[in-house]
Amino acid sequence: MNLTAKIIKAHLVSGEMKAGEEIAVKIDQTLTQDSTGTMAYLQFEAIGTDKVKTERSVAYIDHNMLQSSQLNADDHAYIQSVALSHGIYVSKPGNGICHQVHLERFGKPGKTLLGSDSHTPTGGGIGMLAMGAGGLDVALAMGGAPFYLVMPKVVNVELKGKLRAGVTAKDVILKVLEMLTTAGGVGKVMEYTGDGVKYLSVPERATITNMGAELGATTSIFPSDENTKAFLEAQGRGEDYIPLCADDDATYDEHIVIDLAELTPLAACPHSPGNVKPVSELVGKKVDQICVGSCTNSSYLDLMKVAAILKGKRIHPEVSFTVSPGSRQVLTMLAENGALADILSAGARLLECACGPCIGNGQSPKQDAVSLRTFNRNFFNRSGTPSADVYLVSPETAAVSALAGVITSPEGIDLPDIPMPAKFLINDNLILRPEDFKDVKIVRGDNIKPFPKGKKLDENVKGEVLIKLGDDITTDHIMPSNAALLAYRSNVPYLSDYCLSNCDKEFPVRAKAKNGGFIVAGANYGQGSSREHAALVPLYLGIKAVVAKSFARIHKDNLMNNGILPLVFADPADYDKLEQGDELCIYNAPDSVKSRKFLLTVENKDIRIPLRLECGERQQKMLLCGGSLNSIGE
Ligand code: MIC
Ligand code: SF4
Repeated sequence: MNLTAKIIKAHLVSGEMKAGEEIAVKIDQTLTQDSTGTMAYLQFEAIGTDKVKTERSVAYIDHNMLQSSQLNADDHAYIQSVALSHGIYVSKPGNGICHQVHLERFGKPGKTLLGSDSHTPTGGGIGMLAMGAGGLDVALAMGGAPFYLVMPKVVNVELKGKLRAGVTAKDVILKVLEMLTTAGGVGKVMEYTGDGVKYLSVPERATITNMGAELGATTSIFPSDENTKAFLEAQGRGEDYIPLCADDDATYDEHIVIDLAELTPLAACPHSPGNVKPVSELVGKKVDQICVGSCTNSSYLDLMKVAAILKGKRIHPEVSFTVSPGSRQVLTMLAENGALADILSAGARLLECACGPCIGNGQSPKQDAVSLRTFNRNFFNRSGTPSADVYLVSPETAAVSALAGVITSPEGIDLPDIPMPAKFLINDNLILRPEDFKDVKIVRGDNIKPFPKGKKLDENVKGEVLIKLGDDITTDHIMPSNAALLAYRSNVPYLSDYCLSNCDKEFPVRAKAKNGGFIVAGANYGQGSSREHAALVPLYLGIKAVVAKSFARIHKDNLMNNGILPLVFADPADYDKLEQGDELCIYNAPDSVKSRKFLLTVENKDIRIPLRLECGERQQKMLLCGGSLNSIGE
């Protein structure tokens, strides 16, 4: 058996472990973060569970940190109080980015983790089966329900040899993205094996599993070995270690081999993490901004390398250079060993231990800027500056480029040996344990608005094509997130005025005027973030179905959980037959849901287009009654 199958088998609640079949797995741990968390906890309250049923659930506050009015603070107070009163740990603002902190303080090899954030697979770096999901699925898991997913195919990514100087874990995952593209992982788990694995530390492995999200993969996982043991012991959690790996004769659905020694520094060019080019082809391009941080590359080792490159030097005067450490643990250790002084003396701007610029929460670059970021997503306008070109690179590439002011390759760089610390600095002062709090009153500020609920599926589903979109539409297109909008993550009516505004500013007005309708899209619709708002807001606008060539996993689940039909063209060429303004009708929609076969009538053209619904029985029931919450107890 491969490692993925072993963990699934140990957690299997129902279904057959055959790729493509729906299975349900028991969830041991959950995490939420604040930008998806407010909704998740409102949904959790609606389910009506007293105390979480998981082994460990943690509510992180790391995304919406700019408190420029009471709004974010209202959300923080709600999350803290609702979590503590339901037996959930809280990681307070300033403690760090959920994925980094979870790896440091809570993650355990062999356990399942479900998080309301698409980068939850970071936990795969420590041998967890860690998956991202919409808030509602995480709320259900906190209530003790299993998580339903399609049994993935398992891809063996065999790593051979050792990385050369200046080539990093980031370049490994960029290589995988170059090979497979941003939809190449849909329905798959990427399982890393091979003799190259032993040269990668847990934080390096976590960089790779983190950005596996950009492949659309269900998750990514590394074995739990001596490096995992050393990491856990250094975190004072040696007792959480168990060794785990695939059997020697394990089988896989697919197999790819990467020779680490052959890799060179890579960059993902605008505007997709899949648009990968060698750094050598970009060398000399003038850079305006460089940001080091995010859950992909903000570990102690990452920042120590940056510090070593910057030590005693000056950041190019025309570059704005920011650093956001992944956690308070990382920041405190850098402060204590002097590396922080090296970074600051070189001219860096120090930001909070939080997502910050990665989610467009500050540091939007100037008009037409070139911005180099160690992050994982460079979708159009995610930085908050539509004309900016964002490149995703390793911390080493970022640091050498910061000194030169132009894109520079770190290949062959001579860095001092930076070992993993034998002991990390452990201080959990910003983690609140529910057992220490009694009779917590849930605080609901004015910004906390109820969330929309789907309704029973109509006999005939009618409406116009409100918009026709191309391939690879991200949830950042569907529900943009930036400093101005993040504060409204618990206010769906407010957000609805910005739905799909990155594609067509008139869309929300049109959707409201027409009382909802249909969205038509190309392939890989809904890639990227797990934000359920990309389903809740369309639901609020009356969207009844999305007709696309294909869907990304988490978004498709979010649509179904909220009673919106995700329909795929039986023949993708039929996409060309639909236009904005076409009048559509699905007659006898409940029967179509039951048979999973649809005939879409285009009334104004008098044509019929066959569509398919690709889902399991449980989701059929859910769609009939208008979503997951309505189907509880059915
Ligand atoms: C992201 O990286 O896009 C986010 C912000 O972390 C999202 C969650 C969100 O939209 O709030 C994610 O990855 O799921
Ligand atoms: Fe935060 Fe960026 Fe990571 Fe999302 S990808 S969790 S916004 S740091």
